[in-house]
Amino acid sequence: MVKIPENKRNVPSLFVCQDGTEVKTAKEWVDKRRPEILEMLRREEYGRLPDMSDVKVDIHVTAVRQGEKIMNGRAVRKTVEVEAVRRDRHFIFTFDVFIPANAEKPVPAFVEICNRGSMNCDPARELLSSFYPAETIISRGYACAAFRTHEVAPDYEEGFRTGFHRLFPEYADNRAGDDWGTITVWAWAASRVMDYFETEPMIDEKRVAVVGHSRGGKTSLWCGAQDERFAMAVSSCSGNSGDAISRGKTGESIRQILDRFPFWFAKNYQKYVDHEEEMPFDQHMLVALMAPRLVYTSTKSNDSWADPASEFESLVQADPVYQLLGVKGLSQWERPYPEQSLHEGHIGHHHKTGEHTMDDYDWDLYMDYADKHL
Ligand code: GTR
Repeated sequence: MVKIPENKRNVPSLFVCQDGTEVKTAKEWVDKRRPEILEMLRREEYGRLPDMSDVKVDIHVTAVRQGEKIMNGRAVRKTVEVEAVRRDRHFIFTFDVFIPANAEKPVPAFVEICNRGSMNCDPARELLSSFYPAETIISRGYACAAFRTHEVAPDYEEGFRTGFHRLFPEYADNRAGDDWGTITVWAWAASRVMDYFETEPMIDEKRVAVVGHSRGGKTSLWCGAQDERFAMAVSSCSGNSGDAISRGKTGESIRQILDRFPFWFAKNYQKYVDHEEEMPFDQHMLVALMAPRLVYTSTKSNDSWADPASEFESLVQADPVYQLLGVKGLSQWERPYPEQSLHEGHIGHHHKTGEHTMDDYDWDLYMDYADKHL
């Protein structure tokens, strides 16, 4: 028997299909309701990629380094270039992968969507930042890779002309309602890292987590929702249009996010400015699309813009899908107090006293959770 939590925010049901029928079995969820929700989020919120059939994507290793200079010999670093070509246009982004040098068999891995530039995910490891503690990740037996979102698609309004968008000049300043926003492109890039992992003998591609903070966290959830090769998605403080329920949310609203970052989303999303109650979806659906795979969110007590209560509510409301699929989801429906973590089920969470960021504390818990479940 699936237990349904109290629906205080009046979010749309996960189990009632668009034709009014009710999902009663795991098969109905997988075959019917899940694809319908995915399509709805694509059309109404994040936008869909253009037809990629004439885009040739080539992924190749451009350098392999090992030795004292690379994490004191503890890791192998591979630099990977993703080149996408369409007609006479091309675009490239790169990322670096670190793999424990002493690994004897394929290891699990983290992909970080780095929205804070090379200062915070320096491939040379001269600038160290707890936003991407690659040395610790390696010491715990995981591989890791980070790509810089700004190399993939710019994080400012520029009419969809540079980065990935360059490939599709016919869309510049000419996006239809359901065409892609930048978050969809960043998610596409994370999937290209996964493409590479599938070819890398020392990475176990069945045990890969995609991780992001804030706008990166919105992206990691959307990536995990679409690309079922990811066994786990981690969102730090992703708030509005990420892990937080929009109905009844405090802090950032859809109006405020679209005022500043309209290009992150499909134009259709504008319909819901000040009309959250009319949305046929809410963010618990984004979380539920991960089921039965692992999803982990973390929040900070002082991050009122993201709204920790609304962030936790999406996990509670997503829990019934995990139950339906026969796995333990969230270990409790009461909000945890700061410094408490919920690591029992396939929906993991921790809450921490502090500000809007992702740091060593969070990473240690992501890895504790991955040690247990991934
Ligand atoms: C804020 C934005 C949030 C969040 C944040 C971030 O300005 O309003 O939704 O994405 O940026 O990425 O740090």
